[in-house]
Amino acid sequence: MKITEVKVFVCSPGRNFVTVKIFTDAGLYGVGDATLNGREMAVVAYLQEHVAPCLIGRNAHDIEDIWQYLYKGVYWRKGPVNMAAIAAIDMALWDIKGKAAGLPVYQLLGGKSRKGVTLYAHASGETIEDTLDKAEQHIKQGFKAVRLQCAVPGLNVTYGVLGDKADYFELQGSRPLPPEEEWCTQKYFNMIVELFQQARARLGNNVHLLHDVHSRLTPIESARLGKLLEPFGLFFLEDASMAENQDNYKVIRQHTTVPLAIGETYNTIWDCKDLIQNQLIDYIRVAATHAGGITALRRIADFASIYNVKIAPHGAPDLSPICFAAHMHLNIWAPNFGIQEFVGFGNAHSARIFKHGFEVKDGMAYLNDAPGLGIEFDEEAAQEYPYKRSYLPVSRLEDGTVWNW
Ligand code: CS2
Ligand code: KDG
Ligand code: MG
Repeated sequence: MKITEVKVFVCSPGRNFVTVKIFTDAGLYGVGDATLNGREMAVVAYLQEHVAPCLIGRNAHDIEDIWQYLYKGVYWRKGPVNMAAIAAIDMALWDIKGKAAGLPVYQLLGGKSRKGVTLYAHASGETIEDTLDKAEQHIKQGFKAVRLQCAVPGLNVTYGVLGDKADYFELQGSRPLPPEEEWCTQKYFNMIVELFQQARARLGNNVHLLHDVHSRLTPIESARLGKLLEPFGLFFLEDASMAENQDNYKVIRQHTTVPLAIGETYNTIWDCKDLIQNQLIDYIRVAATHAGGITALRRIADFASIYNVKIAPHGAPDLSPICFAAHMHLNIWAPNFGIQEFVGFGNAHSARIFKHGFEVKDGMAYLNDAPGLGIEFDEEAAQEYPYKRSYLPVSRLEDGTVWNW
């Protein structure tokens, strides 16, 4: 089954998505997600100029060989642009293989390890009360796990809180230049413990609570936060500190038993190797789109399983529904699946472009038995939503120092 064409699309049904479609001489095609939030066009150019020409005429069944060819053959290896491109090609090839076999991708991975995929929803509010009102709404809908993010009093904007924007799409779709946001660790500490104290008092002890620090703390500050939050039994604390230096997590781990999660910005198994094999984390959050696709995530999941680390794939709104589909197949298969982040399937515009048959009920997501990834990309609808340059924000301390967003 020969690859005959590789098409790359970028559309913006509110925010930008990069999609790859691979066609074969057997009449089958597959789709993949290559969205790199804020740097989308770098991946488009990379795919069109440097990847697509090398794939024409290759056997679409040779997923592993094509992955190795694109990874090792580039010489420079790794990197978010390269790995997002490889990821999209890899997903599209798994989609094709599934369609050729008449089987959903999870069957090719080894079959189901569970009935459905447990999700965590986002509750993000301007005040603690507002955050907990939103959490209660999710719990009423059946969600068993909720991520709590609350605006920090005294800061102009807080990560994850929507402000005057109606939804995540509006939040990102309107940033022709990067906005700047303030950060102050002291003000954050004044709010965060109170948030979880009130959350347990109001929501009880049965719901799983999560929180994303978005890498704003130093390792010793993270250690302090972990200790302060221990009484509230978090499911996990995400991105407490940056870990380009993976030893940072040794500092945190020495001090606290709060379960730790990290990985959404990682591109390869090498970025998380030390964290996993030294058992410094509990959940690895790499996304199929940013870390080399299904082939790479399967390898990371197996490696992590030896060290009691579970997968908890990134599920932000800047990953397209095709990435969510890839995660669904991995999650339903992986014996060491933990939890899946979930923010819905996008807005009414994106629903015209990405068509899937997943069901979400009582805080769980279920796959149907469509062959391949089980998701369709409507090229014509996509053309109605042209690319719009849009950036992620940049963060600064109150004295003007650039900090981690
Ligand atoms: C981000 C956010 O572009 C963006 O601002 O993708 O939408 C982010 O995903 C949210 O803050 C939720 O985590
Ligand atoms: O593009 C950046 C987002 O994906 C990120 O801010 C979302 O941290 C995030 C999360 O956990 O969803
Ligand atoms: Mg995060």
